[in-house]
Amino acid sequence: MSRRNYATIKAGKILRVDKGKEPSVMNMTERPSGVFPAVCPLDCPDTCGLLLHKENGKIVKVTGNPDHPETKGAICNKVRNMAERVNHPQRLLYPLRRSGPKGSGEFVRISWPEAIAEIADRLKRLSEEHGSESILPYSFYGNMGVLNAEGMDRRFFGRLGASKLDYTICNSAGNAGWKYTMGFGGGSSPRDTLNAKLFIVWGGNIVSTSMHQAVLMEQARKNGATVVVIDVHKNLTGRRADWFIPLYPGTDTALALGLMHVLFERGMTDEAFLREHTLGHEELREHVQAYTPERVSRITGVPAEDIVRLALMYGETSPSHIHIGNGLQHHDNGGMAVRTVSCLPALTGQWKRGGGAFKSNGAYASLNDGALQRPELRPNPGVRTINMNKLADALLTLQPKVHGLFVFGSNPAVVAPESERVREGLEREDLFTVVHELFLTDTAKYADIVLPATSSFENTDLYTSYWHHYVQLQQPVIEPAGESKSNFELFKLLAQAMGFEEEAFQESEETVIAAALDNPDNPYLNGVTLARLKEERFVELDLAPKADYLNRLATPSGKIELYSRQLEALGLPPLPTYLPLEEGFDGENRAERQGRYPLMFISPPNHNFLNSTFANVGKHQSMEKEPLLQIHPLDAESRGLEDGHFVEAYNDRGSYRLKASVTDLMLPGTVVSQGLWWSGGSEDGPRASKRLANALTSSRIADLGGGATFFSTTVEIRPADPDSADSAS
Ligand SMILES: Nc1nc2c(c(=O)[nH]1)N[C@H]1C(S)=C(S)[C@@H](COP(=O)(O)OP(=O)(O)OC[C@H]3O[C@@H](n4cnc5c(=O)[nH]c(N)nc54)[C@H](O)[C@@H]3O)O[C@H]1N2
Ligand SMILES: Nc1nc2c(c(=O)[nH]1)N[C@H]1C(S)=C(S)[C@@H](COP(=O)(O)OP(=O)(O)OC[C@H]3O[C@@H](n4cnc5c(=O)[nH]c(N)nc54)[C@H](O)[C@@H]3O)O[C@H]1N2
Ligand code: SF4
Ligand SMILES: [Mo]
Repeated sequence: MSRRNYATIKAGKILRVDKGKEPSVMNMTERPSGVFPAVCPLDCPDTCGLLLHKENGKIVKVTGNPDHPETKGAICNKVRNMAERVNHPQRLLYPLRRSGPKGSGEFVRISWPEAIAEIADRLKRLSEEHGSESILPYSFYGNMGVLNAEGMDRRFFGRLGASKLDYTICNSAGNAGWKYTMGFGGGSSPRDTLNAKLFIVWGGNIVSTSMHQAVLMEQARKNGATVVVIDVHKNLTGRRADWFIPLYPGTDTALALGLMHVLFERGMTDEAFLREHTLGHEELREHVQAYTPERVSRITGVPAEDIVRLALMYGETSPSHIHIGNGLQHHDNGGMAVRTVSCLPALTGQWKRGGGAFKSNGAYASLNDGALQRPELRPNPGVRTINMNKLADALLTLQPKVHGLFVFGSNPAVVAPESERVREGLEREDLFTVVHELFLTDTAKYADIVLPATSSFENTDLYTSYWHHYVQLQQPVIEPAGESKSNFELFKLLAQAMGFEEEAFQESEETVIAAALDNPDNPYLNGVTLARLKEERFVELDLAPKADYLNRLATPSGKIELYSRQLEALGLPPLPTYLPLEEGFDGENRAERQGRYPLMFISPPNHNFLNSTFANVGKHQSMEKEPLLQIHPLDAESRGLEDGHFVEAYNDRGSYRLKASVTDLMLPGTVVSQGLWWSGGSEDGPRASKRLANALTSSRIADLGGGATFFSTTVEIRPADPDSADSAS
């Protein structure tokens, strides 16, 4: 293992170098200055190794750790500027109690003992009066650390008997689609993708969202690969493609079926592979006859000759790699879209030719969830589960009512669909809301009690990646800001106040990490231990079992299921089948479906925010400038709009004011606005205005996995008064 030197620096000057020796755990917080190893905590596949440059107890700079075997010292711009966020003057430092109306942001400082006593008292009373299921924890992966994102909180809310949350906002439709097909939730390893001669990015923007995969894509291109990007929008990745293929939103299933049609028809399939490793190839061969290039072209907007050309390219090129992004699955038919695309490598036998596909590699590192979350603590295992995409309904219409909401690691007033109704729910006077946060986010403004959270650099935690195969340990580098506490610590404190006496609430971070790593069901975790993490910092999973990948597919048949009896049993099409969006249109049904809202509204991540994180930090705001609506020249012209005009995108759910950017990066009929802006939280950025993409999006549930349908949204656009953008509330 390579060891670098960790230097003690002051005012940019190196004072001392500890040769080949990392500072010990205790040392890192105690030593006021130096360069210390860390892990990027953000919800990003790359899980970079970082170096924190510390002076006088403060982080002054964040760089990449060159020793990380996969991320190799390169990090994104967002995190290079992370020090500004960690040291931000608006970091929450003390517990707060609401003193004004919900949403007003008026609070008074209280002490931790007061806050904990009040929360424990309210939770007890709610449990007595309405039952413990009236309490809903709402969280996501603002910090990917296992202990803080899905450890002590799960123990606490389980023991309390609260309603369960279904964590569906991100990739659950696509992951389900992949799993019905492949069984196991992992695909090609990063380094496998280097050998690809055809590299397809399908519904992903890896230049912005997984930069190290984009680096590997460039290396593959240098080795002779052709890069194809299939997207509804020529994003930064599409702009780097050798061939960019734009299509109508929600039509990917049809495109993939069209490719299959050509592959079967031209005899370009690997019949031996299909016989040995798949279920249902004869049914599929028959089924895809209906998806002729001409018909698929009408649906997708992709010219028939391009469909044939792409199919021939895919049929002739080995190895090939398909990177399946999150974009195509944030749709009504998103599970099926990912399922269909994930069938393609099997048709040409890629899994035996060094190629394949990637959706998520999370399963290679799956931990011992039982030991981590201790589900046996729950007195009511049959309690209801609430889909997090349905937060608006959960707060407004669900019976029995939700009376207590506990939010941490997420900013639902901004990120959840139907944000106008989410906010209406958060305004309910009879709802007791606690928000544990680093900032007074839009969500925190609705809380009765706000609790300050540490940043991940102040904690001990375990990090796995859903892309590469290295496990990492974070140990505290700086002291907690103000009186902030980690999620882990918070839920231990609350457990004590509630009188939960189980040892599960006494355990240290290290005990829980060791237990989580000990997963007899996951051979890839063999030999990954806490002791090695402390010693080596980046511990690679045991990849020996991967040689046997095709025999480890956990589908009912043990094969790649082109035909799925599981889906059939659910009343869904057992073969990959194109179903049009519930809200939206394709090229074929356009005329009858384009009603009052004739534009498809797509709101994917931008380059410099991480979901809504960083949207309140001046540097990140200025890099993104302001919310833009990309609109095709034909759509702009027919509405009398010009580049730079203020516009309002609207539908029955709400409206979003932003500036028009007239561009032909999409097909006509699609408009795009990148980035989850929010109303403020910062005085150092552009003037605060109501900037909520999710005011427009629907909380319908996707076909599989309970997934979100953010991008199956239709709108109309009208000119807006430039001044009213700032006064909107
Ligand atoms: N800079 C940055 N990086 C991030 C994030 C961030 O916010 N900012 N978020 C992180 C998280 S939580 C996630 S889940 C990942 C997501 O990252 P990706 O997997 O890259 O997915 P998205 O960026 O959501 O969407 C990718 C593309 O899908 C396109 N798209 C939308 N609808 C369709 C469709 O119907 N078909 C096709 N083919 N394309 C479509 C969008 O135009 C967009 O260009 O990124 C992570 N990394
Ligand atoms: N329109 C539209 N909406 C989307 C998406 C989209 O593409 N378009 N993407 C969706 C996707 S893929 C995702 S994953 C979700 C993401 O939604 P969220 O998971 O809510 O992500 P963030 O907006 O980054 O909010 C995370 C919050 O956690 C806080 N936080 C960070 N670390 C900690 C900690 O250790 N403790 C506590 N208590 N808090 C912490 C941060 O300060 C931040 O406010 O958004 C979804 N929403
Ligand atoms: S956000 Fe992603 S690319 Fe940026 S430092 Fe973190 S893990 Fe690396
Ligand atoms: Mo996500």
